[in-house]
Amino acid sequence: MINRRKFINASAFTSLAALVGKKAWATPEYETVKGKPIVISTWDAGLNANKGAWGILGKNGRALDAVEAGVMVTESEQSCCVGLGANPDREGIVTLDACIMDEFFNCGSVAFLERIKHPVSVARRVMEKTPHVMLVGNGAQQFAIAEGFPLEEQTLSPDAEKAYREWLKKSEYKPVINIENKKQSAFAPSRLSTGEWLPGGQAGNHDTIGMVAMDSQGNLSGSCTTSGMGFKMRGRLGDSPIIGAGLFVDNEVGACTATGQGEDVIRMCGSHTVVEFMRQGFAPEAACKKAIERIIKIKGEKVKDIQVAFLALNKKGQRGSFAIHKGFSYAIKSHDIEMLVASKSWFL
Ligand code: SD4
Repeated sequence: MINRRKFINASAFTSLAALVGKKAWATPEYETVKGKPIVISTWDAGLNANKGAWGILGKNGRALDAVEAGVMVTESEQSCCVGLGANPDREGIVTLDACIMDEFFNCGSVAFLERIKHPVSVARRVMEKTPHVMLVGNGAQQFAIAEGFPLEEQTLSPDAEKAYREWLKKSEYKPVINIENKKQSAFAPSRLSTGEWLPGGQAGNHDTIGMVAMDSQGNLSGSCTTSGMGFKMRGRLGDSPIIGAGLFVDNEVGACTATGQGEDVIRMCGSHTVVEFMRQGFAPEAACKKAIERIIKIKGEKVKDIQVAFLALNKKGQRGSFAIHKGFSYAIKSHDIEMLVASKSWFL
């Protein structure tokens, strides 16, 4: 059963917020980053990805270029579960989804794409070179080839090959995404004097990276790229390539990206919902929490088996996250700090 005390606390808090307006959601000091630019991205792979983004942001480059370059780092890491090195679908084929969005509501997306190393860059080409937002499957691959992207070999990485062989033994179709709290019991999270939380233990295997950034001009952009759920049904898409679900950017308000069980992000238009909460005046962490509460309300007891996390940045450069379960972490880089932060979560 879901912890009812928490439900009661949460609804009391929500009504309090309604009574006193924005003040109940005053931004904690640690959410305020002094100065731009800033980049934040999901999970521990975000540390390297942020470095890639910083190569552009640190030179006063555009956030759009930064969020593309940043997640390309992760797409290239063979040891990582994003990109062609990732786990395949249940037929043994790696299929990739990605999207990107800039400060002018321009956006592009690819899904069910095979044998292309950088789906995020194909998504950007869709945005810049076609009248469309989304291309999928063979059509997306055909477009990528026409744009000069090389067609890679259709092989599995050694790790993915091993995992797939293991999975084939039972071929059990039971997708479980990123509930790290069980794996993460080894170290307790610790709090720094800045108010930041360092996560406990090691983050587990993730098949997605979402990134949002603000450049020195104050403009926002975001990207999201994934191999999706490991051993998924052939043709299955999650939230990551869907604008408004896995990613949304409104340059007047803020940007958000999501990770976790995509189906439950899609059904409540997750990232768009978080941005709309920020428009209402909620700070990023509070906005993410409200969206998570909505998923909890929709899913009821089933929420015990799923993980979803939102990560958001607002126009003031404040950032925050919230997850259903503990174990979600995100990486941040600005002129002041470079670190991994443990997210707050509904279940402690
Ligand atoms: C999906 N949201 O395909 C992705 C999975 C994910 O870390 O975020 N994994 O549903």
